[in-house]
Amino acid sequence: MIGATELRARFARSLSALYGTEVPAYTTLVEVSAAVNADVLAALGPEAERLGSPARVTEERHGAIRVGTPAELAQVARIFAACGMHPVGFYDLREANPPIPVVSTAFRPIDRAELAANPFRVFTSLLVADDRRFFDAATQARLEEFLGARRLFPDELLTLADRACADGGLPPPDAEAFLALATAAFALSPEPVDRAWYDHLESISSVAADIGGVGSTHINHLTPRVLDIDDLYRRMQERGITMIDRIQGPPRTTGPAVLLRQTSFRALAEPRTFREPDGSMASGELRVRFGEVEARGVALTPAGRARYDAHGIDGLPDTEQGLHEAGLAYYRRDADGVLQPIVYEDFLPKSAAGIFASNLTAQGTVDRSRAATARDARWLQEVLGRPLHDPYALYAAQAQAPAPAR
Ligand code: OOG
Ligand code: NI
Repeated sequence: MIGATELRARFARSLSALYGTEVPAYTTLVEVSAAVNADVLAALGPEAERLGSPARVTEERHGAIRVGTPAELAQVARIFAACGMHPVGFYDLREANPPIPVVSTAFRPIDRAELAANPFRVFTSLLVADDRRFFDAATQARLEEFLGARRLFPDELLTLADRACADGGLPPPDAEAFLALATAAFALSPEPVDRAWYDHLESISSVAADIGGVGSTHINHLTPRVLDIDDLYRRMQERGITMIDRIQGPPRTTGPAVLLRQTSFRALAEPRTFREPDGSMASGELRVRFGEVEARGVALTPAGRARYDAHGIDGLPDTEQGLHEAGLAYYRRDADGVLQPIVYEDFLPKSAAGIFASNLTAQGTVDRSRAATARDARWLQEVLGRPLHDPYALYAAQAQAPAPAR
């Protein structure tokens, strides 16, 4: 049997191989990340491993996908569940600036051993097609018809996913089939794009066009983890890759790394076929996929996060002891009684919005006089048909778990 842990590691590797063939700059990013990580490990030794073993960090990736309907999201949840990836957290990007017409969650492993084995996570966004601030009634109806008619995931893939969950894994040939189908489901589709429909959606929101203007979903970035993101940023620019103008999240500090820092390079123009209004086919290009890299620090408690949100990093003590004693960040004690940071495994809505925004091709339009459609964690959990985990409860559990045997 190939269990969930192995399926997840192989799924991450297989998506990475796919994305490398589709977006060559991604391969450069992975190479530069590996070089930076090797240098940090050589310079700092065991200190560099406190936020994750070299094996974990080398393999670590997060991806992002976007789907159109609650039914599609529920199917995604079945596929990820087979890989031991569970929905964690609720993000409402409609409240971001500029607003994006999606709500999101992250599928990821939730316990310490699974995170250590392979922390692969996928930020997953769901279009809110009935939000009148973005879509008028006619556009909503057409979106729902278009999305309702497409099939993102073949039945065989969903059946294999359900079997893997029920049986605790799949025999090797079925595991191969599952991984091949799951990977293919997130490849960029060569299907022609309806130009007029895509342009209409893009005039409202590029993200809406990327979701509802095409017949399939695709991984839109795959992000390696790096131990020194400032160094990575410099090295990428030296290689001639234009990065967005800043690193998102907390600024560099001499104190403990907290939460998540991210930066990206802009979406690449990729050739696509378009169906023109007169029915003819034309070649063109779309910019929907980009490269991102991240550095992770300690997870903050709700109190720590409130301080960070109000005052930035200056609102936090600049030592681990200080963070721990004030109850602002999650630590556990190892067998020697030494504080060990619990890594932040989730996302930051502000950074996510920044990543979305830096890759938008058009400004979009929002009618702020209209009321928002209500969406919250409870609604999302209903759609998912399984528990939507609260990230803070998971960190607290990790902090209390007994130290692993050495
Ligand atoms: C997701 C953007 C969010 C991150 O790292 O914050 C994200 C998207 O563009 O679909 O991946
Ligand atoms: Ni990302």
